Amino acid sequence: MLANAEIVRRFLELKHQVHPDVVSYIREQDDPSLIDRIAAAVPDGTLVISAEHIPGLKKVRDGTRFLTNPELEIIVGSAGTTGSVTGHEDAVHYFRDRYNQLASMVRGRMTAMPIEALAKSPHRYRDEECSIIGMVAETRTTAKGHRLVELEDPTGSIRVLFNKGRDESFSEAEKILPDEVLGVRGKLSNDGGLLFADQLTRPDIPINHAPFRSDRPGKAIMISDVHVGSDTFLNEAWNRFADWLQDSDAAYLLIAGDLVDGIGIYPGQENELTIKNIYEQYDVFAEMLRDLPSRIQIVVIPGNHDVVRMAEPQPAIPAEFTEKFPANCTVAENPCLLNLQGVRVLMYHGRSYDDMIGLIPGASYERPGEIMDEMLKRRLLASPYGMRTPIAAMKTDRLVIDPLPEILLTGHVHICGITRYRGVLGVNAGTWQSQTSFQKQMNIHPTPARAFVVDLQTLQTEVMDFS
Ligand code: D5M
Ligand code: FE
Ligand code: ZN
Repeated sequence: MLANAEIVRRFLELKHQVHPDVVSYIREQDDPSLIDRIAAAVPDGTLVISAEHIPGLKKVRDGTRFLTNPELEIIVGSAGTTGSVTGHEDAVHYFRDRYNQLASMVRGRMTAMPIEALAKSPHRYRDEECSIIGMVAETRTTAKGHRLVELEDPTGSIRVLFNKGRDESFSEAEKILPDEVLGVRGKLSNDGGLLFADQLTRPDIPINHAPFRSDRPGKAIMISDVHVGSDTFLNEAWNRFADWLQDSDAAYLLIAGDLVDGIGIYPGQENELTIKNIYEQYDVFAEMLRDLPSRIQIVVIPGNHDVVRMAEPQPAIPAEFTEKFPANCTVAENPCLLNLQGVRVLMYHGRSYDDMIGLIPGASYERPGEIMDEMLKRRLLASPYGMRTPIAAMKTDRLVIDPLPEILLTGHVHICGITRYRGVLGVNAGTWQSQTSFQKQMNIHPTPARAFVVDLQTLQTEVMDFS
């Protein structure tokens, strides 16, 4: 098997630069002859070889789209589809479902053996290349600075060592999160108790993924974190946005949670509320929506400040709070997957940013786009179970990203961000609240009063600033 650096060097000898996606593809295929075949087929004047230059690699679209795509359909997460939390007995089903869904994505790109086989006959496999797919049960850094990870599959568990001297997989190994699912290729120790990792494979987006685009005009506006009722809600900026919407040709408005500021969300919140009654907060929000053009289809999901349970998936906001919402507003769950003219949008409030930013070296609230990339690589909206993001252990894991959306829309961090990762557009839509005293303490500098406009025919975005 060729190392990443070796693949890059061979392309350089052929006077080509190469995209990291192509390097990992060649490693996965384990076929060094691909290098010459790719280089031979590259058109003159190509600066960097990317996935489109791999001969025979066809663009594939995830999932079926129909000629008569509906204007607006909730594929997953319409109101009432999430059950109540029943207790611990479902945790086993939950983790098994997460493992099955994610392992099958990894299995498409590598052949793995059950962990039990390694433990049962270590003599047979010792010093040989072995591959396994497991869920991360534990991670720690050893005294010497290596990364030691315990991986579990349905048959058993094994410790995997990522050596800090091997820089190519080590920077990825440092980002391993509890409860994500990984494929690892490596060599088994003499006693069979430890796997020395060479290569790490995540579920990821296939490099030949081709996003769908609408065949007819249509624009979606994306915002988040309105926080109605807070004394830092930016009423004037909102009014400018509402005025601008009167003349806009957008067909959809998506709002990714924290619709209101809520009650009792953090200590001392009552001193920062202009509306201290939760029903009134939703009534004012309803009034704001009724002031918008009724031709715009609105979809709203809850966030951690809304009135539903915190554990994800969060149910849709109940009818007793949404009675005054206009008829053009659909109330959905968090997360939910929408179909807008065939373009899929995965809406997720984004509570898991708080966990991921703490666990991923170099991650920052200032750059939510990078975290969206990490969600997409893991195909998980929220990875660690039992940290800051409460997760309801249901029979299926709704936090797995499958099918792939064209657009991932999040909020929560109150800082705008945008990313494009392997064809998927990621938007973090910011907020309509200026800096709160809590955010001041946390040194978080929000970018409020922005709206993202996404063209469903091109997936191009434009940011409007109403601050
Ligand atoms: O989140 C608003 C901002 O505050 C967002 O940037 C995340 C940050 N935040 C919220 N809760 C926490 C905790 N518990 N730790 C660290 N940072 C946090 P909002 O959901 O609107 O309150
Ligand atoms: Fe918020
Ligand atoms: Zn939030």
